[in-house]
Amino acid sequence: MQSFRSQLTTGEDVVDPVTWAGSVPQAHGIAPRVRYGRSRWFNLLWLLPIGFVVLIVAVAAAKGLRATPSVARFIERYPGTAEAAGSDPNPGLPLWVGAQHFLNLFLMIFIIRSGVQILSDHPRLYWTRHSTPGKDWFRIQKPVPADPLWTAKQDSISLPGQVGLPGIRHSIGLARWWHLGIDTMWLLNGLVFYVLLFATGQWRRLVPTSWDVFPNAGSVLIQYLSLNWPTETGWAAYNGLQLIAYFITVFLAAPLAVITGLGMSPALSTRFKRISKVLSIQTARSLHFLVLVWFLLFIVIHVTLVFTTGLLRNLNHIYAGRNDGSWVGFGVFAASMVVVIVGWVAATPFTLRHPRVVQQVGFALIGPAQRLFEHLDSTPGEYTDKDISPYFWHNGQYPDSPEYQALLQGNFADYRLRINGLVDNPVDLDLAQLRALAPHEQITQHFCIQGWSGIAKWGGVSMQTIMDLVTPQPEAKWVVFYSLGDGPDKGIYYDAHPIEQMSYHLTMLAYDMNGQPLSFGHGAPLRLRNETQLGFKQVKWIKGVEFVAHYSQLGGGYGGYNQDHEFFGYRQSI
Ligand SMILES: Nc1nc2c(c(=O)[nH]1)N[C@H]1C(S)=C(S)[C@@H](COP(=O)(O)O)O[C@H]1N2
Ligand SMILES: [Mo]
Repeated sequence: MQSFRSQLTTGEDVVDPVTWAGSVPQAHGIAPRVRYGRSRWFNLLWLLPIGFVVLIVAVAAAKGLRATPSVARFIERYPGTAEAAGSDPNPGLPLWVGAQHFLNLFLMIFIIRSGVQILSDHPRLYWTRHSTPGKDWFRIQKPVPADPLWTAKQDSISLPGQVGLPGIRHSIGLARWWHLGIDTMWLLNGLVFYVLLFATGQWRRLVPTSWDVFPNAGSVLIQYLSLNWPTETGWAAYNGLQLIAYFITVFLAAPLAVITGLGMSPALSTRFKRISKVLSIQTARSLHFLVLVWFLLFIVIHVTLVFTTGLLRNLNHIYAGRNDGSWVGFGVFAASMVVVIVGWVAATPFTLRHPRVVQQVGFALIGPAQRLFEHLDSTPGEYTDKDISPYFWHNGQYPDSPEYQALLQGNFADYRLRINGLVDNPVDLDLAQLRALAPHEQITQHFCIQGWSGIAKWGGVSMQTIMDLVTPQPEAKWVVFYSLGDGPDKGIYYDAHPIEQMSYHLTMLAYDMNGQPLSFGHGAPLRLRNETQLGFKQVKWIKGVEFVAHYSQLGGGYGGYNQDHEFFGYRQSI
């Protein structure tokens, strides 16, 4: 094994966009498109002129409507804000609401930017758990080329550095630390908000308690559109339209963001198959995106109305806890915007200069949750033959060494799997010997970190059988899989797994896929399956398995090739 270890490389501690991810050139996406019918695509940029025309027509219609006596009577009956709420003896917003509002907006900037970055790593959305090219309903990338070995990495796109976080192509490892790490703070802030809301009675401002909210919302909509706006009542109570928008955002969109986010986790999806049958990773990912669309629309409309319906008074409400026309709230707002702008502008350059800090802080924040999910045995996660995906993406760096070429040419007759390290009985196995061991078959779902998924039938040997053969010593805590192939930055691809996951029912070495010997692209002659983890941990083209006390002595010491070179985490159960 010493020879395998010496073929590992350490990885860099700064990101050079030129040499990043094997010097992958930056590639730009296309304007968002939505599919209609079998293969026709609608360019969403058309929504800009269409929306503009619709708005003009709506304004004209609202003006016309207001002139009719029945609509005038309706608006008089439903002025916009429910009477009962307006009679609050203690109107106004407490200062904690302002503080949490600021924290929320500050954190959401990083969540949204890194979320869009994650989308760009597989810039397509689907409604089934398969990720079949041409069956996507949304894409910001050209159609998938015909090349049968086209990889998901080749399909990824770059973003401008101040839009995406960190912008450069295939930077999902870093984007995920931002996204999941900041999520923990955002959730904590949200949890405190919920508790205070219900403990102080402030919830009454956000939860509609009468059906009148709907006619009131309709009335406000007509009033806004007719450009003759309702009286502002925000200090005492929100109008119907605000109430509905805020209620959806706080009580529906935010929880849905969490649920759909967790719906993409391999460990949870595989463990809780009843739920993931409906909320499959792709449905979850599509809904997660629609939640983002809601938040973006909300932000645009909310900020526009704050600015146009009495800016100083509105800013005093949320930033200064007062109801007057002074400049105090504006001053606090302006100071807070300095923090926001500095954070926004610094995030990408900081990430490229200090990626290990992002990796470690992110791990400190979300690692405990990942550890929790990692211990879920995934026994229920099996599918049937009819679930097998018609298309299974390829990914990663194909092996091109003379060593591998010779093995492939010889139909792997000279192939030997070397298993040793902290074991009583190290072995070298050829393919015939591997096939002579107790066979194991499973139909399971693969979750690539980039976002695509696919179901396949894997045939091979369960890792438990291998462990029975070699007998790991008590000091062995991690199992390292070495590949015949290099990673994109040279040095062989490898990954370390905790030993307890090796005895899970669905952890195996596969030599067959869908009833055929494993193809070159999918890892011939042997690959790993550990169904509680994301795809990058499923090492392909395996040449060696080593049982070790800890992975810190190997390569860069972070637990795998992508961890060393692309700042992933070894623990990727979400
Ligand atoms: N040796 C090696 N194994 C690898 C990779 C790689 O680049 N090299 N890529 C990983 C990634 S990111 C994924 S998603 C899966 C893809 O497996 P597939 O090509 O069979 O879909 O293999 C994993 N195993
Ligand atoms: Mo992947």
